[in-house]
Amino acid sequence: MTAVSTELTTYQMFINGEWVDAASGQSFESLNPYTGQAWAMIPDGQEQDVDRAVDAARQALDHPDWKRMPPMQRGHLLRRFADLLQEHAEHLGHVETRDNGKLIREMLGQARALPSYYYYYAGLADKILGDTIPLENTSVFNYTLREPVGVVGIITPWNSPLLILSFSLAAALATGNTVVVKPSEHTSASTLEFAKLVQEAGFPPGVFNVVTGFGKMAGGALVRHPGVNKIVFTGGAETGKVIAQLAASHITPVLLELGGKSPNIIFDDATMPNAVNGCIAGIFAASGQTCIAGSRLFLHAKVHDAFVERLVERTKRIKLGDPSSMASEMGPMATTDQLHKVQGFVDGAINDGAELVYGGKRPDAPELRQGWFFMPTIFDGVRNDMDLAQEEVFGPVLGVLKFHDEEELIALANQTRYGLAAGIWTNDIKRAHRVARDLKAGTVWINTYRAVSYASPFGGYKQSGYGREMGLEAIREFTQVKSVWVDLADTVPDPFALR
Ligand code: TXE
Repeated sequence: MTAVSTELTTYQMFINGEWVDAASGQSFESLNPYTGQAWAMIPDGQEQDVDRAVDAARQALDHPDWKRMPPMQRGHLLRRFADLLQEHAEHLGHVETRDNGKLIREMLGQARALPSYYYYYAGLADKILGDTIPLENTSVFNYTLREPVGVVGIITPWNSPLLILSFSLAAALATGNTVVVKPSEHTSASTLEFAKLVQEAGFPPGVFNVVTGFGKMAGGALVRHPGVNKIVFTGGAETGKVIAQLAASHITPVLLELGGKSPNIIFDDATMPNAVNGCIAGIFAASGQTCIAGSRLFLHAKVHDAFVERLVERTKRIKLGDPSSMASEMGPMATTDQLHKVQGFVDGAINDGAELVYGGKRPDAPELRQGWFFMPTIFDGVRNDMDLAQEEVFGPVLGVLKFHDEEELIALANQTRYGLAAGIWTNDIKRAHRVARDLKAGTVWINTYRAVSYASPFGGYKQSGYGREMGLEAIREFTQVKSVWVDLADTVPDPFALR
């Protein structure tokens, strides 16, 4: 543990409406990926802190201030919060860039998009409806109630901390749950800045809590806690498996949003400049550190050579640099672990016989040496059985595969344990919908890539996870259904009398 330095920004956790240190008094450093230097101190929350936060969330759940708050009032609160997010978007974007090294253009864009998530669910807060159900026995009136699931634990990753948090938080609050968030140990600061706005908006204490700390300690304690009624986890597939197992000990339901190995598919009739842009955005935006990265590029044999040439030409011009500069087009990796992981996959692909056509190493430029940069990298001649085509790299590494017809393409594209997203580039409308139907993925983009919205459900097929965030689907995720039976008859018959 490092002693708290006065030069660093020192944060506290947010529990039960109060700012507190970790019970242990310990804290850890948050590093800036561009400088490699510490810039903030974060409380090292552990089991005791998680207990406090979950207790606070449970009490808030049953407190009339939240439990009996009219749904329209919940909507007003969410709207007030969204207004504050709008006001502070710039600040939140800068904090995220400092912590995860992603471009300020992207983090500002994300921060400015956050309010929409809360406005959208604010409007839904008083439209969470049950059903009336006609039964065979007409003297019975049967209806359903949609009630909050309870205390929701949300564990977020470092790549887009506040956006990914908002994918589930807005719906969880609109439906009347209370929440404990455990942000990634690499990027906790923005969630704590965000909590200041939750407080300012006037949510009752305990409705929203943040416990910072490491995955196994703070995260594990949250998942194992018997007072938590649902876990939402976004992160790596291997951690997701551990979380599902831990949660099973209390039959706690889990929503898992895990990794991907998404195919980006270019047919020979695609509009090439658009497809090149979609391919670049799909893999090199965020330095490839997105779950929806289009990391497997499937090129129709007829356009393969020309496409690779255009792709390499544009990739060479990608401007690596300080992520807080609007001129930079690609920033560093968010963590040194990530940097080593990327290098490991590149070395493995070369050993497996893939053809390195661009990048493959850290950049030589002296001004980039301090940061955790890796060059945008393209491999051609990739086979689907190589690690590069099967494992999530989570970095700026693209594998190119060739196909000859639709049937072969579908088989190859689906030959992965993941199923988060896919892109299709073609001008043939029938083919576009045919392929979209046959791909095993939770999101399919046609002639676009990397688009998400609060209004559209998002989640994975296969080992990319289960459950859906956003859109109306999320209302189902964060409510449980109660079926209420009312016998309207004046008399209850003798159970032993023959009828
Ligand atoms: O993720 P982890 P890491 C993938 C990507 C990346 C790999 C590892 O391939 O290279 O995961 O990244 C918390 N109990 N993605 O190690 O471990 C942890 O503290 C409870 C895909 O950063 O999944 C953090 O808050 N919680 C991805 C969160 O889980 C635990 C985004 C994510 O950490 C825990 C990020 C435990 N036992 C990485 N162990 C995506 N889908 O977008 C860790 N955590």
